[in-house]
Amino acid sequence: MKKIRFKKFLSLLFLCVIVGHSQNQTKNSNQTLKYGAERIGKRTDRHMEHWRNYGLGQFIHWGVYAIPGGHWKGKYYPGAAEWIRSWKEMPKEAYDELYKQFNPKQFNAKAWARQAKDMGAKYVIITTKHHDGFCLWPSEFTDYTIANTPYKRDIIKQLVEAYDEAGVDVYLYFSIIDWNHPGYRAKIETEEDRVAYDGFKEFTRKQLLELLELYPQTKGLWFDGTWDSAWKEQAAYVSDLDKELRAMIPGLIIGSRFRPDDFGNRHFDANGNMMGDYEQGWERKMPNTIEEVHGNDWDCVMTVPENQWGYHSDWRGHVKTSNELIEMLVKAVSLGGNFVLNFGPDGNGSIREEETTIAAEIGEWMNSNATVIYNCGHLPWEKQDWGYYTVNRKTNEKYMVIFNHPISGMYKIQTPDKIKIRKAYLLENPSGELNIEACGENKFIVHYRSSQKQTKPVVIVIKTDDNSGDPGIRYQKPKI
Ligand code: FHN
Repeated sequence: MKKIRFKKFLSLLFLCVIVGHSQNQTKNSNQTLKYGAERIGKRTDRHMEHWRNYGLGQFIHWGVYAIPGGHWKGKYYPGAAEWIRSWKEMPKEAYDELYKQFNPKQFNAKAWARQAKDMGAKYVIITTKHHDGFCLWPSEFTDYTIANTPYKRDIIKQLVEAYDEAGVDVYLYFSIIDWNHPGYRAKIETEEDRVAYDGFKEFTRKQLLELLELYPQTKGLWFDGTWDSAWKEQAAYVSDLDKELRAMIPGLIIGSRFRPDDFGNRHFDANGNMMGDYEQGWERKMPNTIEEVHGNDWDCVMTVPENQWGYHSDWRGHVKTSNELIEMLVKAVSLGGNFVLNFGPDGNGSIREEETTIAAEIGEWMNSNATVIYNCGHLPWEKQDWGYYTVNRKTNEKYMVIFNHPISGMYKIQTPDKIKIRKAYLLENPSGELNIEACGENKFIVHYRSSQKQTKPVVIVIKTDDNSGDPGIRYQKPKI
């Protein structure tokens, strides 16, 4: 009995040492990694600078899942429409035949691009292939592509050309998960799996090179579906592929969802440093403080309904309003990120009415207020209840974007040391100066009362006595 207890104690001790060791490996330490972060801190080249200043982007999820639109044989699918193939009610064989009906007669790439531009989007992320493996371009390496649908024509080519012509930069979404490829595995358990997965890796590589070769206007790749253990074990292969892709298009931008590190960590390596050019972890959620983004570039991808990316004909639950989405956009910019709003066109190639209305409403606001979005970022001043500050990275001009109007008509500002507010006015009325009251050390009140009922966020421009273009305001790294 005693012997057994001692043995148990020894194995527990052993377990503690092992667990302790592996936890150290995944926490902030300074170990040498072969496949860790490529740099500490932000990329500072002009391509990334350009990305950083977009502010607003559009996401498009389109594929054969738009045909059932979240229903099969009259039954409502409660999940995200683009995942319907994984639903027990949907026979996989039936799903895999859907492409034979894909013939989006209403599809008009130029109209989509115009709508995105009018909304104020500076870039678009387009699904070239989602988890189902269906390719919207005529890939040479599989038959499961647009070329074999009744529609036949290359959709990615049309979109890339239309958006590029409209001056909206193109980024390609690519899912690593591919339910259609025979070599795809979520987990590698046997030698047979390993051989199959090696084939899948080569297929993935060829498709990615093919995409960049066919569409050299591409500014970046937006990866998804990299959470499987099979992929997380491929650090050396992904690192080589990452280099190969970047060599094809100078300045190519790739987020943190692509490379795993030596231990299979995603986004952040074992030393806690971000892998890739920006953090891609903000999906349908946003940071609340600058500390949460750790001084990194980041994007937030957002759906209009709660969780639908591809077309679902029956949106249930909360559907966001344009004011809510504008607030998210401003909040993202105020915390130094980009905001990307998703659209899920239907099986005919039409963008649904709700999304069209939202795009128009956001566009209307952007039309007169984009000054607070483009080229803007985080102003390290204490957050106030009336809304968010943004600051132009080039001119250092500062903005108060008001979402909540205090009944007192008094908008409080707390500036950092020695910064005084000299002037304040509405963006829409630069000649009408607002009254500023200094009340104590670095505390100011801007007095403002609107004569009309406010239905859209209002912008107040503030001029300070540090408007010399102080580079200290640019790229502030939080002290964490
Ligand atoms: O599973 C997908 C989902 O369908 C959608 O494409 C989103 C977009 O960010 N990404 C995945 C989950 O992270």
